[in-house]
Amino acid sequence: MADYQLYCFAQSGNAYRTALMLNLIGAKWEPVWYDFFGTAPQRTPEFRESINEMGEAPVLVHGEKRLSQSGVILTYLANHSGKFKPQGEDEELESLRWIIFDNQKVNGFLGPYRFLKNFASKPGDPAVMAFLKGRIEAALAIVNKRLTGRKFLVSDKPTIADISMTGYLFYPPEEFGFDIAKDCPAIGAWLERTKALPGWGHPYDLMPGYPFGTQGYRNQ
Ligand SMILES: N[C@@H](CCC(=O)N[C@@H](CS)C(=O)NCC(=O)O)C(=O)O
Repeated sequence: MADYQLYCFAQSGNAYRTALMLNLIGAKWEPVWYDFFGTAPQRTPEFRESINEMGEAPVLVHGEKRLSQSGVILTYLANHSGKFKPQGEDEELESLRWIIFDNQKVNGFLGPYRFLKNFASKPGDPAVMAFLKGRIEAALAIVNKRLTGRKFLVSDKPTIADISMTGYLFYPPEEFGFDIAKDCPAIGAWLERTKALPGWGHPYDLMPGYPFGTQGYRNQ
């Protein structure tokens, strides 16, 4: 029996952060897939009543506890495992600063951009896509500068801020139409360091839903 259940689906970078954390800390966890793009249970009153009033993935269930918002889930798992936990007040605040910036401006714009490009019933309006692309480039440039000459975002060790920032960054470049690792070399090198952590897995290998429209995994 798994200790943790994670409501997630393969295409969700927001859920990926938490699936990756569970794997990296060596937790016993199982995914609970739902058909986000098809029957869309997240829009129903039942889902909002009993799973997440915000209608979002990820949701982590740990015994009686049910948590949403990936930043909250990462904090909870770091506190419980003692792993990837920022050390001391300064690191905690710095980590939170990058998690909020990531949620709002990095993966917060990459997620909708990739959704409109790949999964929406109608392709995104070109003006909207151009706006999002501009915001993404500006946010990625800030992260790239931060990582230039540094191993990880907050200290010389990886923390939950790094795990949060991976959100959509390991998905295939074709899904964006640009290659973040190539365009932003410091991000590319940091992604390689993150990939080398024991327990790392690709989103399409950790969460069900690949290929799109199935409940499969990429390498199983
Ligand atoms: N800030 C949230 C974002 C969660 C989020 O937007 N999840 C998407 C899936 S990738 C979702 O469920 N969206 C449903 C909606 O916006 O209605 C987090 O980090 O957990």
